[in-house]
Amino acid sequence: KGHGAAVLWFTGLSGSGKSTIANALEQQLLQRNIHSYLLDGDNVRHGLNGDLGFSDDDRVENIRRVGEVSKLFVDSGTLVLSAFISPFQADRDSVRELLAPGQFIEVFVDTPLEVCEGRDPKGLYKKARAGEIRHFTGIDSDYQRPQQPEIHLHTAQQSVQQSVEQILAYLQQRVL
Ligand code: GGZ
Repeated sequence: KGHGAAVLWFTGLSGSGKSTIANALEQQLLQRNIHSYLLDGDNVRHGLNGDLGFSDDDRVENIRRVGEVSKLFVDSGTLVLSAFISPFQADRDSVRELLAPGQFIEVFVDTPLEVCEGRDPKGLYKKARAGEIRHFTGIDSDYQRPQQPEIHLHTAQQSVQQSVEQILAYLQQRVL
């Protein structure tokens, strides 16, 4: 067991539920007096990574920077929740390499494209299908599924709370 400092790295398609699950988890952790910090597009893509778009190169750089920031937070003793599509296995593996064994916990938010597209909370899939947004993950940009995620969530078959409990069980056994 570690001392609570680790990265829970959420990966999955747009609309898969990464941020929703990470936010719900953050609340549950707080109730247990466990301090965590959530990194996601909302607080990173506007500031630190405001210069980056969605080309393959920019996504690689996005994940590289988020990985480095995650490592800094882990060094400070924080449990980090990072929620980015992070579509490329090599980039996720590079972040894993930055950290000590056991400190990188890959959480695959495995939601079928059809389900994400059905949810389409921001209407982005509709725009991508219409050709108004290019390089959209799952439509005309690649998503490489994790081959050996530490935690595998099937959000089409389980509730947000069930996903949160699955993660908490893992953390209680291996991290906290
Ligand atoms: C994918 C895009 C795109 C394109 C804008 N492709 O569902 P959202 O809206 O709120 O989350 C998505 C977010 C993805 O940013 P990430 O930093 O997680 O991506 S990556 O890890 O690949 O660098 C989506 C929105 O940005 N968005 N254009 N073309 N998602």
